[in-house]
This record gives sequence, C-alpha cells and structure tokens, in this order.
Amino acid sequence: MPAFDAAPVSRAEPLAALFGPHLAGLCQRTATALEACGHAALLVHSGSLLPVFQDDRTYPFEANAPFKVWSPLDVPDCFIHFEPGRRPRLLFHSPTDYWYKVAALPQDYWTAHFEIVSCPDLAAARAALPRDLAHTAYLGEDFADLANWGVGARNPARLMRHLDFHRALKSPYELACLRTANRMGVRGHQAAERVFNAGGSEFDIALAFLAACGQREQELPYNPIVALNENAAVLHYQMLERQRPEPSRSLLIDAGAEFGGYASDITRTYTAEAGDFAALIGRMDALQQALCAQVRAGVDWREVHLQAHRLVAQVLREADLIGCGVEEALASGVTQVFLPHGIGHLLGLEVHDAGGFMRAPDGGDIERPEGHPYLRLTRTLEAGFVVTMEPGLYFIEPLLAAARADGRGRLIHWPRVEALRPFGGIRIEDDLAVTVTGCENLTRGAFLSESAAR
Ligand SMILES: [Mn+2]
Repeated sequence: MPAFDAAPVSRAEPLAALFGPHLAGLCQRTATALEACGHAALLVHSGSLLPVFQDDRTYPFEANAPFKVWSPLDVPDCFIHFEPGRRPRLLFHSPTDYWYKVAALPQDYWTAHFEIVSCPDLAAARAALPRDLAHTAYLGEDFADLANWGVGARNPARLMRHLDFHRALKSPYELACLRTANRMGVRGHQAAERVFNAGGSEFDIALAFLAACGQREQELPYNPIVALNENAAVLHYQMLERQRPEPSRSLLIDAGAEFGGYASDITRTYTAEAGDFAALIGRMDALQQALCAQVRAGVDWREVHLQAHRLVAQVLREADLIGCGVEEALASGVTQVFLPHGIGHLLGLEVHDAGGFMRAPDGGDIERPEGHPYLRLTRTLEAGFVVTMEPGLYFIEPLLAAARADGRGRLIHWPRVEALRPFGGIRIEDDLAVTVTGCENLTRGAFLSESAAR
C-alpha cells in the first residue's frame, strides 16, 4: 500500500464566501415550500446510530441528505431547526462520554450562519426547541421519544417532494464542493491505474484509491467498484479479490470521493493489452464525449439516453459484435444486451440524487421511455443540474444467454463476443455541471488539473 502522499485538497477560501448565499437560497426555497405545504417550521434530524444486533457496536454513521443539505456535519442526533425569517439553528449533539471521542463544537466556513446550541442528549435538544411544535414538519427517522415531541407532521410526502425537486439545481457553493470531490476522486483513480499497471489485485487497487483520496471507506459516497477481467461484467461488483488474476487483462473502476457531503461518481476502464478491447475502450471514450457534447440546458435527458443506444448500436456494428444495421439493432433491443443501465443520473448529496423523475414540485412524474426501466433521470436539463454521463458496453453472461434464447442472438457475432468476454466490459463516467450553452465536465477538468500538478 503506497504512503499517503497527496497534499490535502485545499478547503478553498471561496467556500466561506459561497456558503452564505447558498444558505440564503436554501432558506428562501424552504420557506416557500413550508408555506405551500401548510407548515410553519422545519425540524431535520441528522440520524441515529444504528446498533448491530446483540452487539455493543454500531454501523458506520452517515447523516441523511435532508440534513446534509443544511450542514456538512456527519454527527448523529443533531438537528436543524428552521423558522422562516429567522437564522437557522443547529442543535449540536455533545454528550458526556469517555468511551468515544465527542465531536467538538464545529467551527468552520459554514458555522457563522447558524445559531449553534450544544445539547448533551435528546431531552436537551427537545428543551431547546419551541414548546409547541404542532405546526412543525419533522424530517428523519423515528427515534424512541419522538412520539412525545409533539411534531405536527413526520416526513410529509408533499413537503419532501418540494424540497427534493429543488435539490437538482446546484448553487455555486455546491458546485465548488462537487469540483473538490472530483479532484479527490481523480487522485484516487490515478493511483488505481498505477497499481493496476503494476499488477495489483482488486484489493490492492481499492486501498490505493482510498489512500490517494485521503478518505476511509465509510467516508466515501459509495463502495468502490474495482473489477478485474470478467468481474467488470457485474454492474455493481462488490467483492475485492485479494489474489491477482492471471492474466490481469482489464480494470473497471467506479469510485468517487466526498467533500462537504457532496459526491463524485467516476468510472474508468483500462486494459493491459493492445488490441481489440483497447480499441473498443477508445470507441466508447469517443462515444461518451459525443454524448457529453449534447448536454446543455433544455435537453430532455430521455433523448440523451435513447441517443446513447443509437451510438452504442454503431459501435457494436463497427466492432463487428453485431451483424445488423443501427435501426434493426434498436428495434430488436439488442443494444440492451450490451448496455442494460441508464445513461446517467442526478448527482449531489446522494450519488443517485433525489428528484430525478419530478415534472414539478407539486405533482406528477415523468415516465421513462418504454423498454428502459433502469433510467434514473427523466427531467429536462436546467443550468445548475449536475448529472453523470456513463455509457457502458458489457459482456454479461445472463443477458447474453437470454438474447441467445429469444432470437436477438441471431444478430450477435458470437465468436467476437467470446473473444472479448474475458475483458468483462467498459464504462466511462464523468460528472457534468449543466450550463445554458453546454456543460462543465468536472471530472475531465479534475484529470487535467491533477495531471498537471503531478
Ligand atoms: Mn453513476
């Protein structure tokens, strides 16, 4: 495992300047949503520690997204209390404990904007709140005493929809966090590529990723997918083999870092061999860039997804993996054998961020295109959305078997599939910040700046 040699990504001064306007915007849209839904105030819980059954340990804690939108704190049993027109309050959980280190009262770029109250336990938190919470909406899990707190509504669906809808639009502060998360993630990817080239196992590569990101696994936004050879054909491959396969032909790594609560979500595919699979990676990279070039405000994401299938049909044809033209490939559904997931999703506090299907805050979802059940975003893009662009092309045994059985198999050139199957598959994924005229590629920008810095 390499030493941790990455200089910390600077907690850039601009964050302090950006957070105030970000929070002001959040307060404003929350006030509007509360009024529209008939609530007077909002109370958000960060979450509770979850004990392991019959054990004295707990699972790693992760603050929930409705809390993280207010504060990057990752501490259990904290609350945000917001009444429109007043400075938001943070009830900070500060127990007396000599078994665990108690988190210090936060002092950072964001804390000056809150009234912070230190609370040793839940009873103290309740006492710090207004006596009457009958018109307050509570967001979070149930906890033992919540029934006695007298909150007017728990997780009201209509209010949550209003809040989630607007989370798709990122503020300049949120974009700064996402840029930093991308730079951290890219450092991890660069280290992972080096360890793959040096012959490392999946486990070695994952450790190198963590070290170069400067994060422990529970701080990451999701468990890294580190897949060598055929394992790359498992879309959410979760094992980390300690043994290097022989030969080690290809690496698919889907891994991101987290900054300020915001995630990066990045995938790269590498091969050790010159030849057809390397050429296919090159084609998929060009395809991914062609799709990125279509992204701008006003574009219907469903069209981008369908266009991806059209381009994948061309690649399958050019690579001699299918024997039919593009139109027949699309009509038969054979492209879904090789690309069985959505082309991308909203990204933010959650890796698959909330609100991907909403037509409006107050009603109705936008349907997925027929025959594309895994697409996670159907909205028309707006400037300020952050989305992933992640086309893939895989050799997935159960899907190939199904195609062979249902007649699509006659379109597939099986000897070509057999030759490439040992490489598993390809996915290339970048994070894009949508603008009026195009998009900012946060991931490629980070690869450029981090390569220049080395
Ligand atoms: Mn993704």
